[in-house]
Amino acid sequence: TNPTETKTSAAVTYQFPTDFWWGTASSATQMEGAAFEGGKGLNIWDYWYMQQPNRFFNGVSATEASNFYHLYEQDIALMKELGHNTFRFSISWSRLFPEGVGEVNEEAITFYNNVINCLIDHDIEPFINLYHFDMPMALQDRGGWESRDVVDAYVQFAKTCFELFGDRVMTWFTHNEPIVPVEGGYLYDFHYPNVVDFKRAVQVAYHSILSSALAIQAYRKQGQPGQIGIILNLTPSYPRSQHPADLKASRLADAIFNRSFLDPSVLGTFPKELIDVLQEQGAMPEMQPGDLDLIRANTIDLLGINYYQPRRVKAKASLPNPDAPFLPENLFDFYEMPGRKMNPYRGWEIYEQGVYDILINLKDNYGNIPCFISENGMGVEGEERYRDTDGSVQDDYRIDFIREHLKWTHRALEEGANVKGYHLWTFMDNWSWSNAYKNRYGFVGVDLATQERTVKKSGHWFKQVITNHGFTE
Ligand code: BGP
Repeated sequence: TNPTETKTSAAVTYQFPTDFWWGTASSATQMEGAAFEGGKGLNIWDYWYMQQPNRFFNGVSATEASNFYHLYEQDIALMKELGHNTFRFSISWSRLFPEGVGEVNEEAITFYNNVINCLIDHDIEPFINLYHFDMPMALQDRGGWESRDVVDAYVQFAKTCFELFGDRVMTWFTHNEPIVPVEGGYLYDFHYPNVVDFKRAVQVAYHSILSSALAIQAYRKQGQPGQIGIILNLTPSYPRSQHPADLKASRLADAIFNRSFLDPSVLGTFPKELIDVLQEQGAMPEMQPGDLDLIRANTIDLLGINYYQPRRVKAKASLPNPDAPFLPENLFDFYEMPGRKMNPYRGWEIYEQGVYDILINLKDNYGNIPCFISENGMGVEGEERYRDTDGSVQDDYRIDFIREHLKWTHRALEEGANVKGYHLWTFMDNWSWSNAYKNRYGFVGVDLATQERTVKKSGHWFKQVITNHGFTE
């Protein structure tokens, strides 16, 4: 199944292995809806919306989302029709454990069993992620990820999921983008509980890493037959210049935003640059004896890479305000590269080569850990305007976006990267955190008034890519 790139005078063929994973990624809160049905408890998104609905785009909550809870059978049938062989979703912790711990909700077991079995019946392999930003409110009230008790509760949740579904689900992830709840909830005020405090942020990050290692340990102790990993949003850090000050700034940003989770997850260690910053700031987390051995001993089998945009970094131009709370940006400035390509809707730079740089870095410096592109995608505001008379969105920009990222993925494969698949964010347009339905990402459009699904041009194009194990152009 070696990849080959065939060059003729007119065309280049990007051929992927026949067992490559093609599919999409999603999360419970963003897709299920039924937030107050089926015995589900409140999570932080339900609660925060009740407190501050104006923090959500157009005041739209996740209560309905795209109603996968009720429509999963037709949605999975559509995945099959579009040729997908894998699908990543998450288990809502507060659906399975309405109080976060204790009593298991039987209706949730039935629902997730139905989803898993339906996927398998359609020859689509289920990939399950355990935590995707959705802390049960009962546990947030007990300190959320700041609390060691909540780490224990998470391990209970993880063990229960493995016991219930591990016979059929062979690919598991402990967390999706664990740095995002740290940034959103404890540094930059875009997730509940809206704290801005570096030391508390570090404790949350540390407990997330520890919880991941404990879940991996539990998975292996149970003798489960599959593989387990983590999904990280990797944002390759590029210095403005080769000046030592810019290089140092870029290395620091990399240590804080990437290696903080990548190193412990893959290597079982923490980067020295990061520890130095934490020590300088008096922000070392509380740890217990044995924790570091546990993290070292329980590294991942498989890495999911979410890649959307790079980070361009330069040396700090001015001294930070000593009275303001410490933020990572006290150590470097971000930099807008002249001429950069942008997604004008989401305000994110598009830099396709970033995916290659990530994969080669993993190959060279992280033991060529098995990995896949677990999220990549293009959010577009007002996508309705690209709707054709037949009702389908003509999203050629998304096709270009995916194709260019796939070309760089292919090049990394040819150079020996251990990349096993590509998942778009996301299958069908879904609710997205404080942006609600502002940016649409799916292969399938969703009419929020009717919940009607319409396959976009990119969904049909991707089917051809899967059928041909690649593309020619
Ligand atoms: C990732 C998350 C997803 C999804 C995606 C798109 O960070 O894992 O949950 O939301 O980004 O981002 P957004 O919806 O904010 O545009």
